[in-house]
This record gives sequence, C-alpha cells and structure tokens, in this order.
Amino acid sequence: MTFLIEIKVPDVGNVADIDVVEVLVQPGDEIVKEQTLAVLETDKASMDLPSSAAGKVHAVHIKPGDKVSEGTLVVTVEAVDVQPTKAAPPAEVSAAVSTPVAVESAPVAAAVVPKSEPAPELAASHMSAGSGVLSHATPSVRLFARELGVDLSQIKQGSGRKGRILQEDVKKFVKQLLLDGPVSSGGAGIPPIPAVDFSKFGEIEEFALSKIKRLTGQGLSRAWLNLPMVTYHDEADITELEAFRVATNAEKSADTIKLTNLVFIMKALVTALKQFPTFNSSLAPNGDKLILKKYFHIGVAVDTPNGLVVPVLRDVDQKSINQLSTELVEISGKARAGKLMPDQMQGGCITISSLGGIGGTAFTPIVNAPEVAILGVTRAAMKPVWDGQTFIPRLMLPLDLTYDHRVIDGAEGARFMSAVIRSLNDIRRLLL
Ligand code: CAO
Repeated sequence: MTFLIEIKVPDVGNVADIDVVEVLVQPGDEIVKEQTLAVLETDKASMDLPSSAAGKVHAVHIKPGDKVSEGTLVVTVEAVDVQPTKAAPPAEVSAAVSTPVAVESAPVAAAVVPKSEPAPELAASHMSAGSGVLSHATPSVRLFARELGVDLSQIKQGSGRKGRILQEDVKKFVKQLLLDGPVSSGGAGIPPIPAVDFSKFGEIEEFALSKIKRLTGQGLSRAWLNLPMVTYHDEADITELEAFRVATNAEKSADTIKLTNLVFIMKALVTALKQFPTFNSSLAPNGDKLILKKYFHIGVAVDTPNGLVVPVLRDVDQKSINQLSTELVEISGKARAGKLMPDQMQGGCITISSLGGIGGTAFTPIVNAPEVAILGVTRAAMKPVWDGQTFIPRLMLPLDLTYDHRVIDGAEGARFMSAVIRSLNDIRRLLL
C-alpha cells in the first residue's frame, strides 16, 4: 500500500517569510530520511530542511525565490508500508513536519499536523559555538567545511550575498589558519578570543604588528600549547662575581667592551649542560626519542624595536669571557639594527632571556622549542643572607628555569639550576 506524506516547514522559531534558496529534490527522486530537501534562508542564517520521511518524491510545492513559513507544504512523498492513521512518531520527526494523508496514492488531503520542535540536528548544525548566531552557508559548503574540520561559526562573514559563506571563504579561512597557527584560530578545540569593538569604549588607533612580532607570537603560542612547562625559581649569590666583574671592567680602557653578568651566566650554563646532557637535547617530533647535542650554542633573547629576536652564540664552551662579551655586543647590535642573518638565529641548544638590565624579581619565560629549557634572569639585588650567625649583605641574582616536563623531571630541573648557581657563586668552578 502506498501513502502520500506531506512534508511541511516546521517551527523554526517564529520566523515568517523565509526565503527558499535551493530546492534539492524533484518529483520522482527516491529520498531517505534526513535527506536535505531544500535550503531556506533568513536574514541571519541559512538552514537545511531535512526530510522526515523516506520514499519517492511525488510533488514539490516550493521553488527558489518563494517565501515560506511554518506549515508551508514543501513536498509530498509516496511512502510504502506506513500506517495511514498514525503520524510519524515525534522522535522520528526530525525537522520538517510529515503527515501521512491518504490511502492508495490518493490526492493529498488536509490533515491535522502534529507539531514538532526543530530537529536537534537542524539547530546544532547551524548554531555557532557560544554565540548562538546561525552560520550562513549552503549544504555543499557546510559539507566541504565538515570534511576539512572547519567550524563554520568561526567564519564571521562570508563574501556571498547577504554575507553567505562560500567555499572560497572556507578555503581562505583554512589558509589563514595555517599561516597564523593557533593564535587567531583558537586551534586544538580552544575557543578563539572573541573580537571586541574597542571603539565603543573610547578612542583607539590600530597598528600592524611587525613581521618579527607575528612570527615570534606564532612560535611562542606553538610552544605554549605543545609543551607542558614548569618554571623553577632560585637565586645565585653573585657578590664575588660582581666584585670581579667591576674590577675587571675598571681595568679596561674606555673603548673596550665591558663585561656583563650575562657572559658568566652563559659559561655557567655550559658547565651545567655538560653535567646534565638532557638539557642539551630536543625531543623528536613524534616524541619517541631524545636527540642529544654535543655542541654548546646558546641563544640570547634580545629586545629590539621590532620585537624579540634570539641570536645564537656558537660554541660557547670554546670561547673566552672576553670573546663572548665582544660577540654578544656585536650580535645584539646587529639584532637591534635588524641585520641578523637567518642562520645567526638557528641552532641554539638553550636560551637565556635576561631582563636584568631592566628590573624584575622573577618571571616565567617560555621555552624556545624545540629546545627543552630556557633560563630567565631578572635584576640582581642586595639582600640580607643568614650565614649561620648573622645576616650579611649579598648580591643575589634571581634565576627562572622553565623546562619541558616531558623531557626533564622536577628533580633534574632543580639539580641543573643548582649547578648553574654553584658556578655563579664561585666562578673559579668555570675553570674546572
Ligand atoms: N642585575 C643587575 N644588573 C644587570 C643585570 C642583572 N641581572 N643584567 C644586566 N644588568 C646591568 C648591566 O650590568 C648593565 O649595567 P652597566 O650599564 O652599569 O654596565 C645594564 O644592566 C645593562 O645591561 P644590558 O642589558 O645592556 O647587557 P646584558 O649583557 O645584561 O644584556 C641583552 C644583553 C642583549 C640580553 C639585553 O640588552 C636585552 O636585550 N635584554 C632584554 C631581553 C628580553 O627582552 N628578554 C625578554 C624575553 S621574554 O619576552
């Protein structure tokens, strides 16, 4: 026995005069449940109208350009083995409302139409996360986006008519994601930071980020999202080191390069790296092996007008304190002048980020991945230190060691830091 089932526009939330954009079936088509019959479009969204019945399309009652509302007849479907007196059970009515209307292929008759909520799928597939705004795209574009794993709600404005999202917009979005990394996209399922129109709150001015800032931002975000990082804080007593440094600098003629703490810290790092080779390593991308490095190249974060850059001083183990001082001045000067060559920023084993010339008591630097650790330095300060009998004034240098916890255990991190501190406390150890 064959029945005709009327499929009508369901309750779409009190919106009337919805535009019919596409009709995707024609008389004679065999359709299955949930198959999209038509695409409807309001000012804010386009939505698929899935079929609530399976069978053969008997007649199509709408065409592109029509305006429809709740209850408008969309198609009639010839179905077999359906009980004519029963409407499809509500649980199965997915979106459009279906009504079996007549027996034996009789003409469509009016019937009491059971109301159904818009199908969860109808709502969910168009609802953008969080905001409740409906995405505006045709089924083929949505299918394309789904295949690429793109959440259409993240594409704020399409370039099609009335802001409709086109396939080109999805491609552009993916391309931008690849260029930007996770910063602008949210990425890894992390919701992006919503756009805010700050001009609503007061006067604003916009500046394009420098290329260095954008690239550094990508690298930092990548590291932040990929590495489980721990930062360990301690202090080195550099009272004697400072006395030596000041005395040595006093001996230097005005035109020679002066020593700063940083070169001693570089040497102390090398000593510690030799003792703890895992700090001089990188994790293979698939995470199954550690690549140990037998060279000692140290990156130094340099603050430049265009942003942060990290030139690398090579073979620090083989160079004298004076040589390193000269090289640091040269390379940081080049960095500030924007004259570093790409290879001068490659090959680092570990990085030092020193804010000591500026101030601070502690911070949490981000590992310059694929390195596994970074040493932060802030301003040395005179502090009262208990020597067992009395407080004595000592120049204490705060150090912050951030490491990749997949490679370095907490105890190893603390031991490494202690090794660095031992060398700085007594720089004669650097000779050993
Ligand atoms: N405690 C106290 N004084 C310190 C110090 C410390 N930890 N570190 C440096 N100083 C002093 C120096 O001795 C120097 O003093 P004098 O002028 O009296 O000799 C003064 O501060 C300036 O030092 P400097 O910064 O020019 O030299 P440096 O070798 O210590 O550092 C460099 C070189 C390139 C690291 C530094 O100039 C720089 O760019 N720092 C910023 C790095 C940065 O931005 N890091 C943050 C990255 S995370 O966003």
